[in-house]
Amino acid sequence: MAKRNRGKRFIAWAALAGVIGGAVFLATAELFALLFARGASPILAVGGFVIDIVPQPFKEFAIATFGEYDKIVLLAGLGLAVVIASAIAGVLQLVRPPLGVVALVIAGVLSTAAIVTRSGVTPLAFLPPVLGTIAGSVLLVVLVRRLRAWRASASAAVENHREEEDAQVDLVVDTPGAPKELNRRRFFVLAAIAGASAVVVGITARTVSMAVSSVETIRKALKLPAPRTTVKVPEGAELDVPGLSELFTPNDDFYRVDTALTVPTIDPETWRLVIDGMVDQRVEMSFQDILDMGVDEYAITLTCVSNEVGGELVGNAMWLGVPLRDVLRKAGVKSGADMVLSRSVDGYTASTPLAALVDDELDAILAVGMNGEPLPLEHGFPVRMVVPGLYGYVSATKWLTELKVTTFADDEAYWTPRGYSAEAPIKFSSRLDTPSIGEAVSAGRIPIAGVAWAQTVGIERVEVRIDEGEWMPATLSTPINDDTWVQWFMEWDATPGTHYVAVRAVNKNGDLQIEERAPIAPNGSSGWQRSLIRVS
Ligand SMILES: Nc1nc2c(c(=O)[nH]1)N[C@H]1C(S)=C(S)[C@@H](COP(=O)(O)O)O[C@H]1N2
Ligand SMILES: [Mo]
Repeated sequence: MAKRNRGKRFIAWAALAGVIGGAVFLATAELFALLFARGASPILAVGGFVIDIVPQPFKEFAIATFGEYDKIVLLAGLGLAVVIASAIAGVLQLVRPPLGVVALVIAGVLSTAAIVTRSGVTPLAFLPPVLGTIAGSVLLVVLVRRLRAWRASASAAVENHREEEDAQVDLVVDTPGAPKELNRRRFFVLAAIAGASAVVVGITARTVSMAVSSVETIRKALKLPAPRTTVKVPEGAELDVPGLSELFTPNDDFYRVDTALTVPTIDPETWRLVIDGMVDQRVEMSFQDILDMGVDEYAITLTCVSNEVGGELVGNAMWLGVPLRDVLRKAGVKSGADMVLSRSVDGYTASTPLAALVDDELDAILAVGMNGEPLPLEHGFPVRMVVPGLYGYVSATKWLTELKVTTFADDEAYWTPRGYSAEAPIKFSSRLDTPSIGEAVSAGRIPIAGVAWAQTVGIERVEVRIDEGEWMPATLSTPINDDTWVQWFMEWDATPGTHYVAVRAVNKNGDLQIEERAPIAPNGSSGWQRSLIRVS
């Protein structure tokens, strides 16, 4: 009789192990879906699948019965089904191993199928359910193994007890710390840790995903006003050379650099910009207030201080926005101030010289649009700063919330105590795009091409040198303005062998690009790019 009860008890704990395995499966999938395949949520995909296959009369019944709560009821029902199914998987794993894992893998395969057959999936969408299945299965196996060890030591203890009773020895058998107690504890500790982490991680990941998708929906529906003035892109601004960077970097290819673990999600309706510090009056602006100022187009090339010579952390975009000087004028800057500390919703700060923001000749802006659409979430939706001529970390604050007028003596930005200069103008540079390093190049006449930038000053000339030859001037595209990069190219009679192709620029002030190599810290890399090209 006692043995039977004990058996039932272990069945119940196996069911719990199954439920925790299922929770770990879902939480892992939600976490990875958030990280690299938004929308690849097993629960939602299976829910969507159920909605698709349920016959119309049943749907109507559901809507008639539950009204607008029909989807919540569906998800609750699905949740209950998951709990029951994973409890059964846990029991199966105890009594008929490895059937529990098999059941979990089947659930994993089905949810993967539900995810990858939906429209608009990303190539990596299969990963979250697959990783979830692996994590859930491993946990189920380990938990049930511990459960079995506990059961074995428990029945051994019973056997001992019987023998001892037979021998009529009066001994306490269930001493704490005995193997049975230890095995029991091992099971519960893992169950508790795994269960609690699954709940915390799963709920957090799902909540963040929902916030992202709802702000993404708002962003997609947002219609920015037409620009009052547009940038005229001159003829010849874009060269037609395969392998050369596009004149405007598409948003999806635009480099992204920030300290945000998850992309901040801001509803423009509730967004506010505060301008305070050394000002005549504190000003608060809504998103609509910004738009009401009237927006204009600005073509500006952004560069990261972390861009190595020849690196990819530079991109050019057509921004839509308003001049920062007009925004600051609303608050009235007090004399004595020399810096604006811009702050992001996630606490990131940048220190920008006040002079760069109020200069009538400089197009420092608050941007709301990027290449014809509202700022992508990753690039600072709904409002960011863009300042020509300064590295991003001292000027291009994304998810902007505050402009504090202050001084370099009084305030410090995020990167300043972390080894980067408080002020950092962009070191003008040039880059070789094609032929790219490691590319197979055949002998003959081929184009050498790339980009060069000297924001606020402009590029005068780009020169190319093959091996130890003379520096030769490259042909430049017609620049849009001095704040954007230009494309350059040159024809080259490539002969078989290995060659060094070097490139350097001269800006419109007549300065030659710095030859001496410098690391990215504390204020940006320098040096001429020199690439080894193999020609066959
Ligand atoms: N809120 C916030 N804004 C930020 C950063 C950041 O970490 N957080 N990084 C800056 C840096 S270092 C650069 S180079 C640019 C990059 O902008 P992008 O990601 O849109 O290309 O954003 C700047 N704005
Ligand atoms: Mo940066």
